[in-house]
Amino acid sequence: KEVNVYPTPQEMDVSDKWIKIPEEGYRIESTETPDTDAMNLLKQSVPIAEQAQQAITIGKLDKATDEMQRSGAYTLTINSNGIHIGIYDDRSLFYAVQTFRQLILEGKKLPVCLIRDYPDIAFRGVVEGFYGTPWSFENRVEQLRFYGRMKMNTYIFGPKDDPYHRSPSWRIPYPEEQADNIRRLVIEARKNKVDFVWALHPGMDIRWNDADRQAAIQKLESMYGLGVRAFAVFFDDIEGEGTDAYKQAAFMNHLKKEFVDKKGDIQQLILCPTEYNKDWAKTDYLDILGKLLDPFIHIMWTGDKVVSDITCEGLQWVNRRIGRPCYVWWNFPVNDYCLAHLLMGPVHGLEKNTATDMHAFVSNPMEFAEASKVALWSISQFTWNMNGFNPEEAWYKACEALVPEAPDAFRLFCEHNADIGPNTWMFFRKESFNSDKLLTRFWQSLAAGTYLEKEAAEIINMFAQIRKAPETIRSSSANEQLIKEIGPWLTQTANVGEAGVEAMKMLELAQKKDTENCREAYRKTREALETTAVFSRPYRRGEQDGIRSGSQVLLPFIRNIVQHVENTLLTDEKPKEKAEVLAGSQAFDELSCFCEDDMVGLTPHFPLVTIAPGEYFGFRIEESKQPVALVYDLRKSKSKGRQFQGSIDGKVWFPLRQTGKDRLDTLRIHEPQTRYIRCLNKSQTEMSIGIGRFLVLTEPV
Ligand code: LTM
Repeated sequence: KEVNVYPTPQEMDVSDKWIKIPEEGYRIESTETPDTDAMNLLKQSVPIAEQAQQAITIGKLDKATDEMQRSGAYTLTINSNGIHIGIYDDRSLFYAVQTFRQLILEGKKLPVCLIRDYPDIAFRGVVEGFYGTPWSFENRVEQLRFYGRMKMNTYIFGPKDDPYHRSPSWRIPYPEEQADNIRRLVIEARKNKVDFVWALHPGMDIRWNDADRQAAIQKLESMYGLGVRAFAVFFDDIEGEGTDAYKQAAFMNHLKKEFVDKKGDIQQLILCPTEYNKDWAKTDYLDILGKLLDPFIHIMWTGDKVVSDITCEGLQWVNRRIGRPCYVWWNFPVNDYCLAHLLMGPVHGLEKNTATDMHAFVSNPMEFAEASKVALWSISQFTWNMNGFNPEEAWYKACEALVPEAPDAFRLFCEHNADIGPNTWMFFRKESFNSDKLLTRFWQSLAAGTYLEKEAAEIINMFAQIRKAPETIRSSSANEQLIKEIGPWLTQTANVGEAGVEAMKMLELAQKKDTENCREAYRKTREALETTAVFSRPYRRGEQDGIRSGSQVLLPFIRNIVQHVENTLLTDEKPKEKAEVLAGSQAFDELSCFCEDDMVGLTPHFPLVTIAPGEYFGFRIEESKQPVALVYDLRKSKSKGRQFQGSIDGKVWFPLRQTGKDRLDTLRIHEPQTRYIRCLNKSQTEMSIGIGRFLVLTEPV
C-alpha cells in the first residue's frame, strides 16, 4: 500500500520494509517533558506502556539548520532499532505524531522510513473574514481539529457579521454565553497547536480619541481574559475618518505599547489595512504604514486585487512599500461575492517561489465550513511544502478525505461546482475540466455539420453520472454537516444532469429527423432547464441570485444543443429576439451582454468606465422573459446623481424605486412589461463606475 502523508513532508525516505508494532506497545524515553496533547494523540494510535521493550525516543533536534529551527519542525526515524522523534518545540512533537498516525497501516505496522520535515511558511491557516452567517461553535471546533491534523497553526476570528467584532458593538464585551464559547475555542485551538487570533474591526465608526483607544484596549483585555493571546485589527471595507494611515499607525503602535508590551505573552499583532490590495493602493497610504508601524505588527495583503492570484512580483511590490514581508489574506474559497456558486475546484493561482516573500498565509473560506475543507486541504499543502504541492493531486486526495464513502461521486460534484461566475474581480476558475474537451469537440463538429455518434453516447453517459452523483453522496456520506451545506447544489447538479440527458436524447431524435418525438424531447429539455432556473431565484439577504451548478461548461453546452435543434429541425420553436447592450456612449464599445435562462445583464467590466452627464449604459431584455429584480454591484459608484431606469419601449423611461445604497443592492421591478434597463448619469459631472454586476433576474413569461 502507498504511504500517504499530508501535507507532503519536505524530505521523506521510505523503504519497502515494514516493522510490526509490538502488541505491548512502546515506552517513552524523552529528554524533554513531552507535550501532553501530542502524547494523548500518540496513545490513541499505539499502546504506551512503561515496561514495554521497545522505545519511542524523543529529543531536541541537534545540529539544527535554519529551517529546522521553525516552530513545528521535526524528524521521524522508524527502523528495526525503534522509533526516534527529533523536535524543535511542542508543536514539532504534535506534528511528528500526526505524521506517525498517517504511517500506521491497519493498526499493525509501520514503514521503515526517515522523515525530515518543516514548514515553508511560519503562519498558515484561515481567516474567518467573510460576509454572511458566521461559522457555528461546532463548525469552529471541527475546523481547529482539522487544522491540527493538517499542520496549520493559525485561525483568525473576524467574521464580518459578528457584531462584537465590528460595528455596532466592537467596544462591548461578548455576552456570557458567546464569551464562554470563545474561551472553549481557545482551549481547543491550544490543544491543536493553533494560534487563536481574535480580530477587532473598529474602522466604521472609530473616533481617534482617548475614549476609543481605551475602549479598544478594554475589549482586547476582555478577550485576553478569555485566553486569547494573538490579535488583529481590521480596517478593511471602510470609508471616511477611519481610513487615515497616520491615525491607524498611531492607534496600532499605541496597542503595541500599552497592551502587547505590557502583557508580555502576546504571540501576534496583525493589521488589515484599508488599501489591502494593489488595485486600491493608489496613494502613499502603504508607505506611511511601512514607515510608522512598529516592526512587530504584520500587515495583511490580498494580492493585486481583492480577489486575485498570489504572485512573487505582487508580493515583492507590496513588501517594498510596507518594509516587511506581508501577511497574505487570500480570498479563496470565500464566495460571499458570488453567493450562487460553491468554490469546490482545485487550488490554482499560487506561485511557488513565494515563501520568503510572505510572513504568513491565511485563506478566507466560504461560510460553509465543511465544504471549504476541499480548498483548505490544498492550502495546507501549499503553505507547508510549496514545491511538493500539486493542485490537481491535492484536490483529488481532498475529495477522498472529505467523502471517503463516495470519492468519485464527490469529485464529479466538485468538478462541476467550481465556477465563480461573472464577478467584479474578474477572477476565473476552471470548471468541468475533465469533460470540457469532449464537449467542445462534439459541439464544434456538430456546428460544422457532423454528429459524432460515439462521443454522443459518452456525453449522455456523463450526464447520467452527473445526475446520479448527488444521490450517491447524500445516501453514503456520514458527514451530515457537509450534506446540509451543499444540499441545494446537490439538487441543482442533479437537475443539470437531467437537463443534459434530455438534451442529448432530443439531439439524437433531431438527427433522425423524428420531428414528433423530438418536439416532445424538446419540451422535456426546456422543462429540465427551467427547473435549474427555478433554483436560481433570489433568496437570503436579497443579494443571492440563486444556486448555480455546471454554469461554466455544462449549461452553455446544453443551451447550444437546444439552439441547434431550434435552428435545424424545430425552427418554429426559435425565440424571436435576443438580449442586447444599450450603450448611450462611444466609450462603452467594450460592453457585452450575457444571457441565461433566469437572468440577463452586462458582463462584468472591471476597469472603470467614464459616463458623461446624460450618458447611460444598460441592456434590452428578450420578449420571452419577465424581469423580476435588478441586481447591481457598481464599484466606486454613488447613488447621488445616478438613476436606474426602466422602459417598455426604449423611448419613455421611468425611474426604478431606489434605496440609496451606493455600491450594491437588489431592486424589485414592479412593471412586468419592462424590456429596457439602464443606469443614467443625471448629474452635471462625469461619473466613473466599475460594472461588477448589472443584471436583471427574470422569469419566463
Ligand atoms: O478581503 C478583505 C480584506 N475584506 C473583504 C472580505 O471580508 C470579503 O470576504 C472578501 C471577499 O468578498 N472581500 C473583502 O473585501
